[in-house]
Amino acid sequence: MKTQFYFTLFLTKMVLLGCQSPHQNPPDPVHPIPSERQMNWQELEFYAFVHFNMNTFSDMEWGMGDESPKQFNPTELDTKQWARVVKEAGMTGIIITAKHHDGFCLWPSKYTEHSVKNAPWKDGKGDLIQELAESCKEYGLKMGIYYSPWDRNHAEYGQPEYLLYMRNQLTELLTEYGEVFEVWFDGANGGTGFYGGANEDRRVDKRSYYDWEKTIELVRELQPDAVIFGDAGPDVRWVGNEHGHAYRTTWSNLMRDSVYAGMPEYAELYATGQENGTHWVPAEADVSIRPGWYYHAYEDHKVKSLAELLDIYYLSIGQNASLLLNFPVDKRGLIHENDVIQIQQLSAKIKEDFAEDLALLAKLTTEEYQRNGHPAKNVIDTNPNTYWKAEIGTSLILQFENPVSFNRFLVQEHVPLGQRVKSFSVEVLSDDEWISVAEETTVGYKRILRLSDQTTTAVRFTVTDAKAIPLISRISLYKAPKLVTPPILSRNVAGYIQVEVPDKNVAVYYTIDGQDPDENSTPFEGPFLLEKPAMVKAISIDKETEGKKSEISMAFFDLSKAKWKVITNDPDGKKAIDEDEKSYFTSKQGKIDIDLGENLTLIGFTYLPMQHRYMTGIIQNYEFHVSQNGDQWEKVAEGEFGNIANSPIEQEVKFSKINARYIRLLARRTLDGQAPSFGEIGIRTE
Ligand code: FUL
Repeated sequence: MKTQFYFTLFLTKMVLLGCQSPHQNPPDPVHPIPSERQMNWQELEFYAFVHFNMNTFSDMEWGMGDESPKQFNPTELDTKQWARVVKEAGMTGIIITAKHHDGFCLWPSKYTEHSVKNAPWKDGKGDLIQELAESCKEYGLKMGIYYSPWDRNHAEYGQPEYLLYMRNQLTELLTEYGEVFEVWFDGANGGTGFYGGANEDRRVDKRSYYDWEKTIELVRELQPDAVIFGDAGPDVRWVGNEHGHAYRTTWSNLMRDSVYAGMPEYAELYATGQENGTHWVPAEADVSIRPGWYYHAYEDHKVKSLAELLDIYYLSIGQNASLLLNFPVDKRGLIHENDVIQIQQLSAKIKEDFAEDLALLAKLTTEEYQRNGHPAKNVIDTNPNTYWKAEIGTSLILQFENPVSFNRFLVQEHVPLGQRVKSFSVEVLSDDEWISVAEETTVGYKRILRLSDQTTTAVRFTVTDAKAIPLISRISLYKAPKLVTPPILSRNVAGYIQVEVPDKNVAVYYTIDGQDPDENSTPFEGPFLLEKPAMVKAISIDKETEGKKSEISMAFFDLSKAKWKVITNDPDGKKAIDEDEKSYFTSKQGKIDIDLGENLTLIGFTYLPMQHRYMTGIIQNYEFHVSQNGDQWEKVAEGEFGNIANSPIEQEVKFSKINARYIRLLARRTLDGQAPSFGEIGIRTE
């Protein structure tokens, strides 16, 4: 869209606004508005999750509750290392999984034997929450507590007595370890478990069972400054996915009374918040730096790339949410080296992207005559408490003496008086014409737009619609240096490795021997066949920016599926083995049988659930069988894919070595009770 730029008209209307006191004439708030504790939390922006507990040692995502405390034995636990890594990355706090669904407690709770006091770690004298509290203090970080309401270990789970246990434990956690900034209540609850030996399925009424009001009251009493996280808040809400993505339109207002923790339709109906939401419950985007929340050695090469992490940063913090990034601390009790490298890269890139605020060089002009005590210059005074009281439809022009080049546009509302902006536009001046570069929706606490490079002498910002007079506290412009994105690796049905080159200006090199690739490695010139299972590593090298390199992408490929056949009459059967993540097969037989075409020594299998927005038939409980002849089958593994509902990532299951020609994955139970679906099935060979 182009608009004629009437420069002379503009000059006559142009007013440089004066410098009245920022606190003059505060406009009426537009409800809902944040509490002081919510505002303090909002400013923390970026903080860490640590998933470290029994699952770290049992190699699971969701333990059953029957694990022995003897398994919990980190060899080099160092919470100072966690705090150092987190602090150096520019994050502001750490939320620790004090008790996850399996019920094991990282502190020596008086109310259970299922805790560190019966673990070999420090001869049962350890208290991990205490250690973390001290490390956070030393590094100037806040500490938060994740506490799972669902407890698969506790005999009384599902009974009213359990609530007393839960509140007793919360009292320990919230009185014995100093200040806690956030109490994180997980929405996942109810299902099968050990439950003190009952080994049964226990469902609870998610709306009423927990009597949340009472628990919230307790938290308020013990830690008045802590925010409480839950699907229904009350203070901070879940963003509705585990990818760390908020939405282009993200309101901090929520119809809170319609939401309850763990409701199935939450993501679809409530995650974006609502313009007319009744309560202030801003979004927190949670995501793990690896596919799983807990440490699994087989994910050591699956740590998110810098490009992925940067995307997450812009899609969360850049879209009116805070970012809670998880580190699956490993069995030693350390943040793994690979994860450390990635977070260091991310923090360096964030610093680089936001190195210089070019808006500070601008002269600000607006067509608005009204001197209302909240002048436009407040958007560049770097004081978050001052703001420009704009009018809907009135533009603010940032004018530069010399052309500036930028590709990031940052804008913030003064949210203590409510979230107001419904839509806004950004234009740049080019040959005396205004060229639209963005038409967007909500702003909220912070909105960052990623744009293509713009070189201009003027930028025009307009709030095109709002709930009430818009209050803009900050506008910034930055020039983020180009990020060379790594190649994307995949394999086709015939077994050929393909490398998707992200950008025409790069050359790609690869290795298959585990070495890191560089410009001396094999140049990628077309799909190639892998004879044996191998780790493929590839790198992009930019031709424009004098050899600037991407990160290395890595993917492990087991034997090719070229000889495989799904045994079924359904023509869709092959979609479970077509190496295409987007296609899937739904089996009315409740299982999939595959002929591998030859006898192989197997040590495991993989199951990728269907990757659709609306998923159905996702397997929760499985059995895996093998056969030599397709007639007699032997069960080699069974279990549960923990957390697959919220995090439908590839699941890997290992078992003892066995020779087979046929494999069968059978669904004992799917999440929605429908026929099982199979995105992709894979094997692990020796
Ligand atoms: C989910 C849990 O079930 C996962 O295990 C993880 O803790 C994640 C942060 O929340 O609901």
